[in-house]
Amino acid sequence: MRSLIFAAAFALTAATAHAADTKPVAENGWSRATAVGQSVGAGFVTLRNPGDTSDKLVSASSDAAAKVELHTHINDNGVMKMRAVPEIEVPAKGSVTLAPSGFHLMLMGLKAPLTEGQHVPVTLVFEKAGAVTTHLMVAGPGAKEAPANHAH
Ligand SMILES: [Cu+2]
Repeated sequence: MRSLIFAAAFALTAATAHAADTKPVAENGWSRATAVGQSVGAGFVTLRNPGDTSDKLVSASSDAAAKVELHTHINDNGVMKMRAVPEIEVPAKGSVTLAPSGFHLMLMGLKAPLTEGQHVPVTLVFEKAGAVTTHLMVAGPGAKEAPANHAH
């Protein structure tokens, strides 16, 4: 049933696809401090699409990492595993939250450890809207949610 709904939603998206006149917005980006020598970090952010057509996050990049992949978690017989995904859809007038245990940005090849309080610049590229820049506020190691606020 669920796959039917997704298929229907996808068909509708394809049929109505045209240039979005309002860009998706990235809000409350955050990450976690990493240990020295740790080469990867995770990024979380809420993507809100105020436009009338759905859009897709298709790639991301950051000066802090050699590359940024789009990942999700899947439950493989009780074991949570990460998988790269080609895109993350953001529905029209809707939002998607990248969060622990779900979709996330994977910062591969960190150039330096991420430190608590740091702002990590990230460029998100959407299929229709193009590049949207944002930043990830680095929380403590193992944090389960975004820092309470962007205290500077
Ligand atoms: Cu990952």
